[in-house]
Amino acid sequence: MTFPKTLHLFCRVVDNYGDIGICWRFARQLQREHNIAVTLWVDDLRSFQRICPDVLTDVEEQQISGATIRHWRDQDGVFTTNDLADIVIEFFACDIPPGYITAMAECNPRPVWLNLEGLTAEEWVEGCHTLPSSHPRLPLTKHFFFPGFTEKTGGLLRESSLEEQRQQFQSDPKAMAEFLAQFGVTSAEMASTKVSLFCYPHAPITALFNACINGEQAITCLVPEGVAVESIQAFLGSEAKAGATFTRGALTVRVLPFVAQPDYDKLLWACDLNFVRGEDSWVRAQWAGKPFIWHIYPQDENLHHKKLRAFLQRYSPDIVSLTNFSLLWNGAEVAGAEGQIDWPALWSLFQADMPKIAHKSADWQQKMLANGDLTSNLLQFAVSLRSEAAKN
Ligand code: TRH
Repeated sequence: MTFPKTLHLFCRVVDNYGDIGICWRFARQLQREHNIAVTLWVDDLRSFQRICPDVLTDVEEQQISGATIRHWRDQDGVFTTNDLADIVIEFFACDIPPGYITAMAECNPRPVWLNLEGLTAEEWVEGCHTLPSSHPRLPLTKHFFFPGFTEKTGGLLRESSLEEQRQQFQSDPKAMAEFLAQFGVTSAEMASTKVSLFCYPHAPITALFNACINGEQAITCLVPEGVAVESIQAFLGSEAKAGATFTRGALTVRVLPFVAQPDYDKLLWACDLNFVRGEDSWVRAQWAGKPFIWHIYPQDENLHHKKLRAFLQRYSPDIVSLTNFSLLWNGAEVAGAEGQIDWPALWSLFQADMPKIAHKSADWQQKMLANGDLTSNLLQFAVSLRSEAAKN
């Protein structure tokens, strides 16, 4: 293959780990499965290190898992055409250095320039996916590429070996038990309903915990360190450090270390229910084949509630307990549930539906698989743009 050989991916870490989480997953897949030399430009090496402990935070350039990582310090710099790549991707509309753009205009052929957007289930995405945007001064066109849930979008990130790895892990109870045991999970906890909790601090965690405490089923809630610290500490009565644990009634809460990205997948696979958030963990939960509750990143004017409803409408229009629980977990309104929220009733209805929801997730996966994977779809699009350009 002559095109593409090289790819530059620019990532600005706005908040949390999602942006770098997605870019790092994407970069590794490009390198491993498509043999593309990837350079990931990232401005925040500390956040990167949390999901990938191999990252050094004090170097300008490093090689990890076959990819080059460059510390993106500022918008300065003079670039020559030799510094550029066949494909240039801005993640989530981050502005790349002006000098880099000038050099792109001088290339022949010019790099394929894409803006990789965030994931939403809203319908408008289909109309915007692959749209061009001309540079106001230079002879350059950038195209928008949207991940999504339908064949008219770019699909979801998924490594080709993911399903096989998941099935292997989930069919090996010993491997699952060993994985959880390294975090101190006891055999009694192993036999309980295991729940992973990754959410933003404003989630109604205390209400959920109270429902679990008084519930009939033993629940073990596994929380990575640094997640919703105040609520977790309030339950524990001590610092929410990795290894901390406390049991009240039917609920045990155990704090885990914040694990490297591949281990986070294993955590999702090993649990019976996953609370996830943002974008990347949300997608991983969909591939885990287990029931999940999504905490969406909050936006002004409750725009995120619209996005949440759009997803629920696609994912589970027929499972009322999942829809209601998800909406209330995100502070959105539920018709007929105004005033005091009855969390114990919600939780018990949701728990009763978990087998049905797990079944649903398998159907959903099949549907999503039919859309191909985001990385292959994006490369196919880049190749089509390049051949189009060659004709003109
Ligand atoms: O960190 P997030 O809240 O990221 C969000 C979203 O990307 C959102 O769209 C963006 O606009 C906002 O940040 C600013 O949640 P997300 O997307 O799930 O990313 C978390 C990453 O961290 C994901 O790659 C999984 C990884 N992770 C680990 O590697 N280990 C862990 O222990 C945990 C809990 C997560």
